[in-house]
Amino acid sequence: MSFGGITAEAIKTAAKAYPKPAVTYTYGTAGFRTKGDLLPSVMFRIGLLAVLRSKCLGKTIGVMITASHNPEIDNGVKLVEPLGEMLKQSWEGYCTELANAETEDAIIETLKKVISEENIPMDVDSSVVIARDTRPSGDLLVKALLDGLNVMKADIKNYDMLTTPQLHYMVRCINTKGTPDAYGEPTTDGYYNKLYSAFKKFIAGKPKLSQLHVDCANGVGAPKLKELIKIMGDDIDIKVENDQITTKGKLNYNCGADYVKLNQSQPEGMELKPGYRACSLDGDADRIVYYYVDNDNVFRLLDGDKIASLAAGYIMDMAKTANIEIPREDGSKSPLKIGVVQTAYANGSSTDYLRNKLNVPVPFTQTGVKHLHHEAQKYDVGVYFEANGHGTVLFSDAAIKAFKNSKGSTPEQENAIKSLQGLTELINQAVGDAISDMLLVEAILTVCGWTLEQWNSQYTDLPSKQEKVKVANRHQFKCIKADTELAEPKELQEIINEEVKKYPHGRCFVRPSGTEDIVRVYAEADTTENALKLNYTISGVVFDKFGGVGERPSYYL
Ligand code: NG1
Ligand code: ZN
Repeated sequence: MSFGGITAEAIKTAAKAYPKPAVTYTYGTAGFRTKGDLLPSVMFRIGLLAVLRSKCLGKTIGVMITASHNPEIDNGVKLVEPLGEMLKQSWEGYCTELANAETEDAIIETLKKVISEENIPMDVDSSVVIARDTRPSGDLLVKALLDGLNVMKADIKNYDMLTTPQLHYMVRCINTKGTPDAYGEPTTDGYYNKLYSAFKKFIAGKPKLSQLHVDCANGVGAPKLKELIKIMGDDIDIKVENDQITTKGKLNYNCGADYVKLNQSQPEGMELKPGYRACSLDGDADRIVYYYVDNDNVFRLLDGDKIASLAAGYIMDMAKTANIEIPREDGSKSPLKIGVVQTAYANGSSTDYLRNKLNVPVPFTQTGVKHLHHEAQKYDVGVYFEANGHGTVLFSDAAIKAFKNSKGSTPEQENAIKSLQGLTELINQAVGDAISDMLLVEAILTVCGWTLEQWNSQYTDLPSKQEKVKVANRHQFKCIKADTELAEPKELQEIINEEVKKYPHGRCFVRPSGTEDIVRVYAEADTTENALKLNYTISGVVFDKFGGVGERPSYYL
């Protein structure tokens, strides 16, 4: 068998440079993710597979090299589908199989299997775009990826450093170019100008907000945000913080969205005084959380749940005033369907606020943005955010068309329709995007004339605590009911059920991470003391009875 004019020998020869280490790889919720030095063989093979995916669809495929919020020595890789979505689930298995092929012959056999199962026309051209974050291991991994792509004679565009959402944006732009759904120019300037012009239109005539301090986690968000600020000029006041992308060991270290969310405290490396407005991005700029310290110097976090509530509240207001009907496929018309998708990690107060104050449907999905994204597509306006700050707002084609074609009969109605239309331009439709989400929050706060305190007063978070527990085998934990319960081990779920009853508003669940070799324990309750007590009791049980490794943390109960 030839691989579109390329011989098996050529692939095997190139593969010799990238022998597989004695590791078992899994393509998980965020692609492959592990220590950077364990990834060259994976990168080479992802190059081969990206070509097959591209030929299979006849479209451009993206490859992003990043380990997001994880430590600097980690790295990772994921494939991006033509409209900027996450890889189709059935291909995740191919990725895993190819990454674990022990020999060069096994690589060839796996490629043959994919080609035949997917019926891939090997004579069509392939096109792949790639980018990386700032990690030091990125250089070598890009080389391995390029070697894989080159042996398959792919048409390659290497964007060098981009945020993850920028790469998703590029892929979508390239694949929609020249169609009625053209998404934009596949360049960073195209990306900045699209966001900027939408933002500018949206806030026209409103007073500018005070300075926003943006902690960039010493990652790729820093240089990219600086590029955006240059274009936006006086229209926004941003101070870029934690921008040391070349100093070793700084990336995500005691800073960034993940650190701020998990520790519920401000990042190192920036000053935060009462009156300051601040937010943190993660290492590849696809997550964002806001925060401030109040006049009593108490740290106040505005996480993904708060962003979802802000966006949903605003959109529902506008939808009510716009009062437009959306044409349905069966010829009928009905009002805009709005939904907010959450996961088990969403704060209980946010769910209560959305369901009972805003009266919006709130479906729950498993953890991982692909699940949320999929569910959000069922609405005209699908708001989805993970509590950790990863999320976006999706608009259906029918809604986008209706916003464009409707005319208001009063200035208020016209303004509401225009605002909804503006949001479709401002919000990255491909994937959760910290920079686009930041502009969304800034835009809504500007038009509402709100401070962070006003935003925060929508509802009060229940105290919560998330903990990572190291265990010998995290795969023994099997979740059901959108991760809110364990099917296995049964005994552990029974203990959780008993413990939860002891605390007002008590809620607790245990779930194996898909990106780290740990188990996450989440607990919330009426007071901070009770949330901690509930968490540390269950974390202690997990550690003691279900294979905890290393030293037992002294605070476990
Ligand atoms: P894991 O490690 O599977 O919990 C984490 C986040 C997910 C998602 C992925 C991808 C939490 C609790 N989990 O997954 O929501 O963002 O990383 O980056 O925040
Ligand atoms: Zn990220």
